[in-house]
Amino acid sequence: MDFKRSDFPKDFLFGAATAAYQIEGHQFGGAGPTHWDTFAAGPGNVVRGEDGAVACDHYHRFADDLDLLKDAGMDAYRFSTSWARVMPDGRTPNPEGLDFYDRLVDAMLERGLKPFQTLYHWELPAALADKGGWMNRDTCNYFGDFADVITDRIGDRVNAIATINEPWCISYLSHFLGHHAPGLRDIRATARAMHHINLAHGIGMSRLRAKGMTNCGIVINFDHTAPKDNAPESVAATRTWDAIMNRWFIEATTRGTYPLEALTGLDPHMPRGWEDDMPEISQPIDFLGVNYYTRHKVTADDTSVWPHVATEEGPGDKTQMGWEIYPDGLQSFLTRLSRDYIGDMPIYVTENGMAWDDHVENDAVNDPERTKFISDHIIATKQAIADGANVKGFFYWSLLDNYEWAFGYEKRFGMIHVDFETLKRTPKASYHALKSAIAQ
Ligand code: IFM
Repeated sequence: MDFKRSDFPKDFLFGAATAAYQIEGHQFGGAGPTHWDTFAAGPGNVVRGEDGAVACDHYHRFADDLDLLKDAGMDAYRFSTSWARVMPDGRTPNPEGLDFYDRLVDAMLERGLKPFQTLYHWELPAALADKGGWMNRDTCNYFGDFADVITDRIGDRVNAIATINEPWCISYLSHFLGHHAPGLRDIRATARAMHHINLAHGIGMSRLRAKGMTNCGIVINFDHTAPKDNAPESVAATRTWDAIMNRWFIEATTRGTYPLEALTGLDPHMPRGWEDDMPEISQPIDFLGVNYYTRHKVTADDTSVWPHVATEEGPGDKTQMGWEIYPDGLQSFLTRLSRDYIGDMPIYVTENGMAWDDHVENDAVNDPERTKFISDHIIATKQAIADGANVKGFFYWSLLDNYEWAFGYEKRFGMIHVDFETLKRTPKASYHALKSAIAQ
């Protein structure tokens, strides 16, 4: 890697991230069915119909996984607490589930790893999906109850809590583009989900504050957008896409407003009285989590429905996902977010990583592409700090190869290879490279 720990401020944290449904194994420990189980069981939604029933079996193997994090010299671990494990029907606490997170957090602390918790990383209990999921305003209050229950159990030992992971994916990608559970293509559902997920964040923040919690925030994903050409239509389409992808959630949470370019299409479908929720949604947060992966080029698409936008990958090298590798986009977002929205508030790069078609040979995985990817994005982060962004940490996505949602187990993002037949873990060359960079 072309950086070392000493290039960063002393309190800068290096870590890796995961999410409950993607690694734990949801058939264990009394977890309830989630809308991802239902979605995966539908035809054509997920590659080979795979689900998170076993995943990496982290539920039983978390001690070994945390040893690997510690051995890499990491400072922190970003994990999520599954709502469906803690409350299998979305409403009733499951003692086994609470015990699991209790053990998990203690195991992090025993290894000197700072626990960075995310409350909701997409495993909506199926019982709540039955009631309309994120289209139903009640889900926001139920989420608040979940925040109460899990915080009562582990809140005394976590370093940071994010309410929601990637609200754009939970709402637009899942209710308008239909790629994720619940797989809808419905603008009314989308508008409601795009507002209710923000409201859930606001209610979650209120509940956390009522319990005296500090270091609370939200994790938002950002996608670098640029017009494909100089046509005024492409420039206008880029503004619309930027508003939907990049501005809707950060403006709601930091300013209490929605960008007009997105609201124009969504307003007729929004829940009435949404304006009254904006003060709760925009209450102060302590940090912003930034997930960044790629860039898209944008043109106008007059043949389609609103938002009349067509996106395509940029011209650079691609990952196994087909996503363009574009580290400058990370630097650009970190500085843009500081300049336009959050000033000096701490930012964490809560996710950044790449999938590659990795193979184990002689008990090793040679992944120079990933080593370069990580190095380039950490250097982009360093440049953003030099530009004045208050970036406090970088979490690689992901610690382990895992369940990549609609792509099943095919796409490998991990620093650690997982054989999904035997569940054997093999640290990849990028793991060793990151380990030696942060040891310096
Ligand atoms: O695997 C996902 C994660 O759950 C959320 N952020 C993007 C990752 C890669 O697609």
